[in-house]
Amino acid sequence: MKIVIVNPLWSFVNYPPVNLAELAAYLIKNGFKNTTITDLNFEIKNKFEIDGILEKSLKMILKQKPQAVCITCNAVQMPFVCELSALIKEKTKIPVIIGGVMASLAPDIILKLSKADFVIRGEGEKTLAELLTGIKNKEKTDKIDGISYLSKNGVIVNHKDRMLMNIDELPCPEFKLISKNLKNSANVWLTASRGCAYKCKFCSGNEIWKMQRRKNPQSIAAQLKILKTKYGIRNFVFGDDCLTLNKKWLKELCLKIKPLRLQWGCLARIDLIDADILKYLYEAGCRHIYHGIESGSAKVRQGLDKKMAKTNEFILDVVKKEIAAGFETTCSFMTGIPFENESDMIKTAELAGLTKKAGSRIQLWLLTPYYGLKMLSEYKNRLVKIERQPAGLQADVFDRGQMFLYSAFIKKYSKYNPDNFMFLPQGMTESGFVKLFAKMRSDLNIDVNKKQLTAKEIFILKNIKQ
Ligand code: B12
Ligand code: SF4
Repeated sequence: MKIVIVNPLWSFVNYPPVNLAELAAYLIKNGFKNTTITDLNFEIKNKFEIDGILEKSLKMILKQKPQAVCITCNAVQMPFVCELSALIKEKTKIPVIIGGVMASLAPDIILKLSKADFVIRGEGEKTLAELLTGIKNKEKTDKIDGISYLSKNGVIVNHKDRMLMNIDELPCPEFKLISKNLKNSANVWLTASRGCAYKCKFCSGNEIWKMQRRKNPQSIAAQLKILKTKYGIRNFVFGDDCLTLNKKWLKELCLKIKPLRLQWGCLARIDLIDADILKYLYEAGCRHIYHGIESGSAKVRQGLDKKMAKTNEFILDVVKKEIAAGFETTCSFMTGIPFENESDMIKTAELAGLTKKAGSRIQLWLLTPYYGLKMLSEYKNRLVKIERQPAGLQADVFDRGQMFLYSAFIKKYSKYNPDNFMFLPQGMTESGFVKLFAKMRSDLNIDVNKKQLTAKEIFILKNIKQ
């Protein structure tokens, strides 16, 4: 059975979809040998030629004569995925299956807008293999754990959740299916674990993974060795939710990857860093650590269920130690938190300023109300509709270039775009917030609007505008 897994068009930068190579590897191991990945984000070279882009994508998929098309979908990819899936369903009878974070958190919206046959919620490997087996054997597929579909009378059926799998059953990602985009790439992200032990209220997706499962360090080292020797990869990022959670495992991982002499970065909670951890990380080639600090107010951090009983002095001390040890550090902060007030925002600006002075890079975001966030139901009454980009606020989902070029898609789905909403802090008006946010940004010398645009893109955008 021919299966095509699709990475939709979504970014100006090519990020090899290692997550899809892992999904494909599981299918291949389980009998679906004829599985390929079509990375439209890589294949479509001229992302500025928007006319006919969906038809072009459809052609690339159909020429492989698929018997099932499986598309990944997060919040950024959603407009393109819905358009592409609806086009496939309009022109063919091929089953379309959509998975990924956005599909998992809002299966009803995705099923209705995409006309797809199935959404797979959560961990995809086992559910997809079972569903494809059912389709191949023309068996009933409605009782497969983890699937959602529209019943004949148009009602959404969310069949029960699938249990998380034994992570050791995952084969090595099928890198050869994405070999062209991997070759010498500087944008490789991979994960050595799945999930997180924490349940921060603002985190999108932690409901999917529920807890942390860690892969065997030896198998991660083997994957990295292939990436280095076959694809010329010299640096990468561990995108794990919480890489430094388990010290024993982290140490083993670091020891196994050290001989590869690769340079890498990771995301880590600042309260899970100590001198020992910094030593293993550095020796294993880690040079960049990204911390989500979120707020300068301990009360707000607590309200976010960050479960980080540390002071601002502790945070600053860790940042200084990291810089002194030779790491590049990034501290990420956010505002637009429904239970913060103006004075909390000022505390955030102060802490961000101090970490910057200590040598860290800083980011300041707005809390984005993604589907499925615990905060969304709890603070629905504090949500305001605001088009962030025109209001001069940072937009989390679509960057400036995407907004400009893909505006037709994006506008059509604007109701579902979390960038068009924000939580208003306590005691603040919309205009007061916008003003204070701009001041914080300017005092900290952050221009988030410059995010992700390359010189070439800026050049092209300028020319189109003239
Ligand atoms: C790597 C990564 C990136 C990389 C992308 C690299 C790449 N190759 O695509 C980069 C750095 C570019 C990136 C950017 C952004 N990202 Co990001 N990213 C991640 C990260 C850390 C890891 C993804 C991953 O590999 N996970 C591991 C695999 C196993 O999980 P998975 O991809 O979800 O796939 C599983 C299931 O979802 C499912 N599945 C997935 N696809 C499919 C398809 C089918 C057909 C099926 C059946 C199943 C299925 O099965 C898979 C295996 O079980 C996740 C966090 C996370 N822990 O997942 C965030 C995450 C996906 N990113 C997120 C966000 C918000 C962003 C940004 C908007 C951030 C920003 N502020 O700018 C930008 C988008 C930029 C833009 N405007 O274009 C959110 C998405 C939220 C949402 N609701 O959609 C996440 C979940 C982080 C978070 N916790 O909030 N990101
Ligand atoms: S620690 Fe990070 S990954 Fe874990 S729940 Fe909190 S924000 Fe999400």
